[in-house]
Parts: sequence; C-alpha cells; structure tokens
Amino acid sequence: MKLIIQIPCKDEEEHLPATLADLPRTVPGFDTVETLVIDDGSTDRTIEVARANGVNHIVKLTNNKGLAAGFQAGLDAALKLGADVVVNTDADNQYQGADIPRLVAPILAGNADMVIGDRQVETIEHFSPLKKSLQKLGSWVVRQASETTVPDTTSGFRAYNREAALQMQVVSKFTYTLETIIQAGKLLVAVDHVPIRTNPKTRESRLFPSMGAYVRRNSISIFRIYAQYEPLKVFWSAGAVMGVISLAVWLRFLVSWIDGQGAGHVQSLILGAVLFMAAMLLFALGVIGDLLAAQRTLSQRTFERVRRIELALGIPPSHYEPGAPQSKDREPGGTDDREALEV
Ligand SMILES: Nc1nc2c(ncn2[C@@H]2O[C@H](COP(=O)(O)OP(=O)(O)O)[C@@H](O)[C@H]2O)c(=O)[nH]1
Ligand SMILES: [Mg+2]
Repeated sequence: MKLIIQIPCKDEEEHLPATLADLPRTVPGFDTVETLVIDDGSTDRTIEVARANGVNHIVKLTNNKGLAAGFQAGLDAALKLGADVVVNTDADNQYQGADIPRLVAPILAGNADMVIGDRQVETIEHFSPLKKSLQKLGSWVVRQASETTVPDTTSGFRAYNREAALQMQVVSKFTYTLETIIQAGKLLVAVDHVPIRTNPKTRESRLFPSMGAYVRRNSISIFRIYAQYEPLKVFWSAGAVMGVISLAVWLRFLVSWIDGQGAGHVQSLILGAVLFMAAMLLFALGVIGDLLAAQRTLSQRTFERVRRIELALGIPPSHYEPGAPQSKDREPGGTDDREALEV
C-alpha cells in the first residue's frame, strides 16, 4: 500500500520545510509514504526548497492556475504514481502531520472512501466571529447539497482512497474543498470525518487576502456550486417567489376590476404579467439547469472511465518532475532514505 501526501504550494519557501519535517515517515497500514508538491507557478524558491527537503515528486504548473486546478493536477499525478490513498495538506503547516494516521484510519478500516479532517472551527482562536459564522453557513449549505454530515467543509486536510480520487473532477477554479464534498455525496464515494488538531497560525491566508474577499468569494462559490448541483431547487424557488408576487399583483387588479375601477389599475395588470413571465423564465432555467446537471453526471462518469484507461495504459502524469535526486534510487517500500536528505 502506498500513501502519497500532496501539498499544493504557491510561494511557500518559508513554511514548506517545517510542514515537510512534520509529516510522518511511516504510517501504519502503508508500506510506503511519499510526498508530492504541486508548485502552482511559484515565483520564489518553492521547488528548490521542496527538493532540498527530500520531496519525492513534483508537479510544476508553469503559471498560476489556482488552488482547485493545482489540487486536481496533484490528484491525477498521485493516482498515476500508484497511490492507494492520497492525503492533502496545506503548506503553511496549518494541520498536524501526526494526525495523518487518524485521517486515513476510516479508509483503512474500509468504512470510507474520503475522510475530511474536522478542525472544530468553533475552537480556533484566530478565526473571527464573522469567519466562523460564514464557515457554519457554508458548511450547512454544502451538507444540504451533498447530503453528507461533514462538519468542516472547507478543511484542506483530507484523505482520498483510489476510488474517490478516480471519481473527483473539480471544475470550480477557486475552491475544490466544497465541490469535492458535493461530488462525493452524489457519486459512489462514502464520506466520513474525524476530529483533527491545528497548529497556531503561521501567516495570513493567501487564498483570502481580506475578510471581504473571504465573504465574497465563499458566498459566490457556495451559490454557484449549489445552483450547479441543485438547479431545480434554486431556480424553482426563485420562480415560485416571483409567481406568488405576480398573482398578488393580479389579485389587486381583479379586486379593483370587480369594484368597477379596473381601468385605473392597468399598471397592476402589466406588472403582474411581467413578473409572471419572469417566473416562467426561472422555471425554464431550472429545467435547463437540471438537464445540464444530468449531463455533467454523465461526463463525470466518462472522465472516470478515461482515467481508469489512462492508468491501465501507464500514461505519465502531466507537468511531472521527479523530486529529490536520490529518491529515484529508492527501494520500493523504503522510506528511510528521505531522512538522510533533510537539511
Ligand atoms: N495550487 C495553489 N495553491 C495555493 C494557491 N494559493 C494558496 N495555495 C495553497 O493552498 C494552501 C492553503 O493556503 P492558505 O494561504 O494557507 O489558505 P487558508 O486555507 O485560507 O489558510 C497552501 O498550501 C497554499 O500554498 C494557488 O494559487 N494555487
Ligand atoms: Mg492556511
């Protein structure tokens, strides 16, 4: 069994050494533990630092494509490098490497395909009340859309087994955390969660430069993902609201008309008609969205099969570079040689 720990990085030369040093060299249940750094167009020395610290594999994207794209590229590479389980962690040492055995335990026990580390957000001191509230709201929406019970949906500390990794196809540009949970809920992926610990904050979030950006981007992401996966609920609810308003406006006209003052309320008649047309449009958008959602499921199944074929054919990962030079000579199953490379 091979475990690959992947770390998405954008300009992480400063914190990467501590993050790597914190990762376990062996994990019960696995013969091999390897590391994979996804360098997403860093302009600092991330790659050199990764190599100097003995990282086994590197996926180097030529320019910055965003965390979701980097995550997907990493997952793809990890599968092609023969991972049985892929753990994702952040480069800023937010999560504790020592919790990895706990994270993979439900997968090893055969109870889950994907496990999310629950940071127990309520207890994190450096999260502001606004961030916590948004976190809770976002997590609630994602739980509704995904029909899962994941408490901490934006946690980046996760484990995927091969089946889960094969099925994931992230299309969001910005966030993979929410979308992968929703996909898992809809696909043949069993999701579980375990409590994990976090380290004190090492630096400000790169993903969200300000609280405003956090609120804006997360709200948009949540809405888009929800509308993509539950178009009938979103558009038909909006259509129903519009329809009820139009009926109320028409009712007003009807009452005046019965009173013999219909001519003076033609505006209500027109407004009601416009609102009614808007309602119909929203209903139609819901139907179109629903057809597209079904199509997406079919495409996703096709992608999954293409991936299986690629793996069977031994197609190499894209943008791949071997990591630390000595790692090429590693004995299969040996993990100790990496220790010698530590600087
Ligand atoms: N691939 C990729 N990773 C990124 C990018 N921005 C941040 N990351 C990585 O995503 C992880 C989380 O970023 P961080 O700034 O800690 O955001 P936080 O989750 O809000 O704390 C870290 O490993 C970063 O290096 C990006 O543009 N592309
Ligand atoms: Mg962070």
